[in-house]
Order: sequence, then structure tokens, then C-alpha cells
Amino acid sequence: MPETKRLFFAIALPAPLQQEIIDWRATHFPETTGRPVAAANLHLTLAFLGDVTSEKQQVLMQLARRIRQGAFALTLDDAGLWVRSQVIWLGTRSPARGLLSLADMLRAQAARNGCYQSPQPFHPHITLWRNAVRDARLPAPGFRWSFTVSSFALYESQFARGRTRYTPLAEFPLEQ
Ligand code: 2AM
Repeated sequence: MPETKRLFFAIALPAPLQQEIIDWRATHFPETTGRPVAAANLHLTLAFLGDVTSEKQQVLMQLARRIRQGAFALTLDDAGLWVRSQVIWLGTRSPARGLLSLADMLRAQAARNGCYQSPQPFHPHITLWRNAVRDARLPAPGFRWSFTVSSFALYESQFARGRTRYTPLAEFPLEQ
């Protein structure tokens, strides 16, 4: 069996914003809501690739490098609870066209290279809580953060000693 890595393309949150969201989460949700995602693990996945060999990783990185996509603003002003997956997420009410086309391109490239892509439509989100309780209360609307996305990255997901860690392997700048 060839060695594989569990990979995904995602947008990182600027570190100060990670902290701001963590502080907001601490004051707007009770601790009993679920398992909070660590600040460093907050990200928005563009395309999940699954377990990928190093050859396929190189091909997908080469294709990602060829993407010509301008920087765009990402506004976080929406939240929801997915009862089945027990996830509470932060998202956007009006996704920038750049965000949708970047995800479309990465997902299409992944699919063409044999990485299974869910038939569900892309729903841009940042997972805030896992194992969320069914009756979790969501904060009232009115929160809003916005930042410019000027790059995306390829991440490796590793699970060790009870913790999930996401390591950036390569960064891909968007056009300014
Ligand atoms: P999630 O936060 O909604 O679980 C790393 O696991 C990232 O890839 C997470 O952002 C996760 O989304 C996303 N992802 C998408 N499809 C996945 C899948 N089939 N298995 C695991 N993670 C997936």
C-alpha cells in the first residue's frame, strides 16, 4: 500500500480573528454546547481530498498553482447547527463569487483526479463546535467579521494522542 496523507484545501483565519472568534464563542455559548474547536484549527475548507498519495498530491498542487483567482472579502455573519453531524458552524450569508469559484475549481480538479467529492452543494463554513448537543442555542444575529482572503493553503490533517492537528503544507497566493 502506498503511503498517503489526509489532505484538504482551506482558507486560514488571520490569528487575531481566530482569537476574537474564540472569545466571542466563550461568551455566547455555554460550555455544555459540545467540543470546541481549538483556535489554531479554525479554517474554511474549500475542497476535502481524503487520503492522497504523494504523486497525486504533487499533481493537485501543480493544478492549484495554475488557478488564476483574485483576492476576495470573506464576511462571517451567519451561524448554524447541523444536527446530524453535530456541528455548529460560522458562515456567510452572501458568499463572494471568488470564494465559490475557487472552491468549484479545486473541487473539480480533485474529482477529476479521483478524490471523491460529496454531491452536497458547497456550503462554506468554519466548524466552531463538534459533538454539539441537539438543543444547542445559537447566538442572535448581529455578529459580523470580515477579512480579505489573499491566499489559500493545502493542509494535512493528523490525529494523534486524542488531538486533531492541521499542518499547512503549501500556500497558494491569489491575484491582487
Ligand atoms: P467539517 O469541519 O465540516 O467537519 C478537515 O477534516 C476538514 O475537511 C474539515 O473542515 C472538514 O469539514 C472537511 N471535510 C469535508 N469533507 C470531509 C470528509 N468526508 N471527512 C472529513 N473531513 C471532511
